[in-house]
Amino acid sequence: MASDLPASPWPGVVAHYRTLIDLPPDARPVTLLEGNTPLIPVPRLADALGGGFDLWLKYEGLNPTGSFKDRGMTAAITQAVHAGAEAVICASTGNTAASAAAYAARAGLRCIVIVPEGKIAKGKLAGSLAYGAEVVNISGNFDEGLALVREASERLPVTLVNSINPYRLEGQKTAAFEIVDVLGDAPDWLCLPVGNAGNITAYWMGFVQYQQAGNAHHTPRLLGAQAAGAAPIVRGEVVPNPETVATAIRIGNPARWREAAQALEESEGQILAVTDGEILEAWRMLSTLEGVFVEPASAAGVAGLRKQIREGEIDVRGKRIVCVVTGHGLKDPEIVLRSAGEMVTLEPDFDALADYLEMPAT
Ligand code: AN7
Repeated sequence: MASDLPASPWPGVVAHYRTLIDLPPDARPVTLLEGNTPLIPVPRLADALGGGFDLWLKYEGLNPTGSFKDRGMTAAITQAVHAGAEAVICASTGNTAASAAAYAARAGLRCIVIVPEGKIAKGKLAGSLAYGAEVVNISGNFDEGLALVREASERLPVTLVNSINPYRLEGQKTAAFEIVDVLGDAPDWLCLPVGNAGNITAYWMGFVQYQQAGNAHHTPRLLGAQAAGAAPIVRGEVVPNPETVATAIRIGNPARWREAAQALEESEGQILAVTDGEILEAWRMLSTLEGVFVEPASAAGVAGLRKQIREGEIDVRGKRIVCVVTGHGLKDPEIVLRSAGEMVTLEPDFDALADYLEMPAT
């Protein structure tokens, strides 16, 4: 044996699903071994939503930079390097930026990220800076940033790695493959947050492709959730000034709007708006009932499912449902600290502690 090092049991999404991903066969993957994320059964959460169905979470916050974006970024950066790019650019509400920054670092590419000043969660900004990206704040929102990077990629020698880039979707569709690989078939419903609408588009591509390949008997119905203050697809019109506590999905003019609408139609799906209050309730339920700490936007799919069950819009009895939780809770520590009550400080004294806990001491 040439080496006694064990081969990695998981080579990353591009290598694992190589034959199903549209990338040049000779492109060498740029990978952080993303993917293969847990599909966690969450019976306590299911009961809290009314019970009578099986519920799983696709925990995408466990990807290398803490969000599902890594699946798409491995493919986009692999292709960019293959095509001879020296710099990449994206606009971002934060997670795309951190992911692009990490994969660009790994490939030795220059990385420019355009973010709405003051409107991205601290963990995402910290990630982008840590990985060495050139962070450019703009005095505008994500949609304006996206228009800017589109023009930049046409007029400057930089490759765009937002989900307009088709390789992003090629990578992201692997999450659908993984779900089917674990469950043995597609779920009845797949619930997820919708911002720029790349992920819902990618999941649909993946489920359809897997069914056509004979790996699943059916495709799921899609349940997309947008934040009420940033719900262009639900409202059927561009939202010029989107606002939501879920900054990741503070997007008013999704790039993949048309594809998402088509996926929703083909899957006999539904898209709805959830308020910031509903998002935060679902977010709290995820962490306190199941120990799954996500960033607020990630809870939108759960909030959407909860709302549709309550309003009798979907019949979940006996169904298998997967909610995609898209980003890690540590991305946005400020929201937790803001919404938690006062913490107590005690003298380091047993009686003080027993008193405070109102427990009888022996
Ligand atoms: C945690 O990072 O758009 O509908 O620039 O970070 O595919 O856009 C992030 C989006 C859901 C929505 N959950 O996905 C960006 C960005 C989290 C996210 C979405 C995002 P898409």
